[in-house]
Amino acid sequence: MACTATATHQAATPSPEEQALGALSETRERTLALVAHLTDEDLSRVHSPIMSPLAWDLGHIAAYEDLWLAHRHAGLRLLRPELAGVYDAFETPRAVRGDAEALGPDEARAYMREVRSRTSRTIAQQGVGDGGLCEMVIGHELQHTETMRQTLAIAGLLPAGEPHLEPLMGPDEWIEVPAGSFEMGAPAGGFAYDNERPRHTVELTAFAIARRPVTNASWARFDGGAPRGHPDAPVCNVSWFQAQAYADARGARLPSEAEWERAATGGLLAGVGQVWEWTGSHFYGYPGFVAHPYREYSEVFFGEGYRVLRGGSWATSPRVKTLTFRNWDLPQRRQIFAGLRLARDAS
Ligand code: AVJ
Ligand code: FE
Repeated sequence: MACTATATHQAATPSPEEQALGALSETRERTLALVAHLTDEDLSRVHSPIMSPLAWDLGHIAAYEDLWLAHRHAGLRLLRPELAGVYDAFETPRAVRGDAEALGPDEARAYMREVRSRTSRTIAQQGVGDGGLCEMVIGHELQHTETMRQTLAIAGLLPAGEPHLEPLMGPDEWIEVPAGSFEMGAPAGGFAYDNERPRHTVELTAFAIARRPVTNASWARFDGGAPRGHPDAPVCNVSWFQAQAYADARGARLPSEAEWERAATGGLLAGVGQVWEWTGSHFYGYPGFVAHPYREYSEVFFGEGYRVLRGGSWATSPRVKTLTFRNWDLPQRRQIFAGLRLARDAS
């Protein structure tokens, strides 16, 4: 029957609005599931001086959604303007910020629901435009759930089955990459973070890169300790300084992020996506960088302070961890789920 065919067709190809709403709610279910087993005390405590209380992440996720989807996209007033300051919404003029306290766990969850019901309504009524702001908001929540897992790991509160690190398969070998040029960064069109653009040509001299990340067994031989997990799984939670020292001791170095991206996009690397991989590169904008649309996403971190990490970890959503995605952290930090892969100049 014609109407059945139409219904089937509609079910198979949801509108951009339905897709965005579906992804937003799926993301939210996972965020809430991650904290469902925690007490109010677990959610409110400062577990580490470098991490926010988990309840702050929840309130911040809601404030960010309200700012970008209700306020910026749909032109509504902020639902709770007095919270803009405490949740660090750079985009909000200081004049409209109050000095409210961060919300407690239950209040933060209620705020998440209130913001979501308003954004759902506006998306259904006004559409998603090119979808970019929705994708940014989804990616933001997904990135914060990785940050929250870092906090949970420090507190010894990760759910059963996590961290999920698997033994690496196949030989540990060097891959020789000849000199040549490649296109670095995200192509124009579609969603990407500002720091992945513009795509540009990069010339590289010949180099070699390890097919696999460094394992726990190799790391234990280096630092004289016991393997931190399965001997053949990638080492995780090492700092850039430690990674650099390991590479030195092996007569090697860290890959530049350009070398990493060339090898990864050329299909040459194994074990990508279990641990973030420290690179030798500082975090800078690509030539012609334009901050957009969230001005404080990357640009304020450019400079010699931060090192770039590539590839994504066991805690990173597939929606976020593309081969052009750039992460960054300070070189002394070990809370990030990061290991390393060796590189060297061509022999
Ligand atoms: C890209 C992971 C470094 O957590 O500081 C979250 C992502 N930006 N909220 C961070 C982000 C704003 C960012 N990292
Ligand atoms: Fe954030």
